[in-house]
Amino acid sequence: MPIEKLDNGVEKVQILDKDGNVDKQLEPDIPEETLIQMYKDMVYARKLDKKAFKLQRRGDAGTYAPVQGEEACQVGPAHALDDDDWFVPSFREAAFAISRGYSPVKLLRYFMGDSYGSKVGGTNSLPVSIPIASQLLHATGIGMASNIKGEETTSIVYFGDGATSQGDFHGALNFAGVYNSPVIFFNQNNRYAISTPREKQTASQTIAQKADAYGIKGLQVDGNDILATYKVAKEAKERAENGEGPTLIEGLTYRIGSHTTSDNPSRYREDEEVQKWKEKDPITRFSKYLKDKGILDEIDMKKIKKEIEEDLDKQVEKALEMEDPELEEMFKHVYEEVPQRLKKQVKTAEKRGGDR
Ligand SMILES: Cc1ncc(C[n+]2csc(CCOP(=O)(O)OP(=O)(O)O)c2C)c(N)n1
Repeated sequence: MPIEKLDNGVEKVQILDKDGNVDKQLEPDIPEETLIQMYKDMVYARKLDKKAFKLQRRGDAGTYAPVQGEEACQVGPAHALDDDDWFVPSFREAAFAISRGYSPVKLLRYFMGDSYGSKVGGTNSLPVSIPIASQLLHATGIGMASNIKGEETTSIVYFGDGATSQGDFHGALNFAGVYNSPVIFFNQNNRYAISTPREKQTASQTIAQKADAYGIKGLQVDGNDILATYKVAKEAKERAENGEGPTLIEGLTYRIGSHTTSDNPSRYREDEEVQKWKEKDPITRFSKYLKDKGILDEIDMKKIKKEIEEDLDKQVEKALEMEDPELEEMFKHVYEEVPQRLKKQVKTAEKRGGDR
């Protein structure tokens, strides 16, 4: 495909196809150790997903939103950006967080209902955001602030296809366009917003073309191709830092698992569709790329997987051993100054015996 131009003018970028064939002309120049780390991060996220699911099923964790199938949308851009760039997640970005160096304990504690998981102070990251699309406004604002301060940092914000139906999506893109905010709006178009399919979300042919309405650049990328997500994020960052403003990237991907641990996708989609997407798996094709380049072989990959499993087991143990937080902790990392009404609610709950 390399760069395909759709009849509406939108560009669609693919570098590594589902069989692991690479377009040499578009192949980004990524150092070998970064490529290995990208592979490790993808594998880590996939295994964390499985663990989190099991923890929820046995009652040790709450609702979890799986990443399976969407790892390339996150790990590619995470490695294309710098540590001082801002990471503004929704709730399905465990793979980006792993690449950013978040401790898996922290990620797991979030899903165990501990606000320690939202403690991101000291890094240029925002905590998980559950209200759909609200975080887009924060990303635009962070970008505007960095312009005012004269800093050279880019914000990347993640959101799903469903989020594009919220007013906040349009407000954020409009402001970002007008104020030339250095933001990458990364839309993970995983085809569903819980049970609502993408075609019921918008009559637009693509999500990327919505950028036109705000006078900003928009493009599509094969979201299961880590070389392409890396490249388009890197170019969007360069544009942002050259004062050329925001970019809307539509990552074409698929949610292989359920929406969250409390969803049953077999009620609204066919297994045949899931199987078709499993053949486009982002880790399988990247593994082939690494093997073909002689960077990793089957034995290296087995070793990496084993090491990750061992590490993950330790992290899960640590997360399970942590004391449950005090009730007041719930709001501690959310507000600089906890509002009176919330303090009052905490007191009332404590009087009731702290039943959470
Ligand atoms: C403002 C708001 N409305 C409704 C919900 C309930 N809700 C949680 S996830 C979700 C669907 C989100 O779909 P999408 O934006 O496509 O992201 P995905 O879950 O597919 O990653 C909804 C409606 C919410 N969290 N926030």
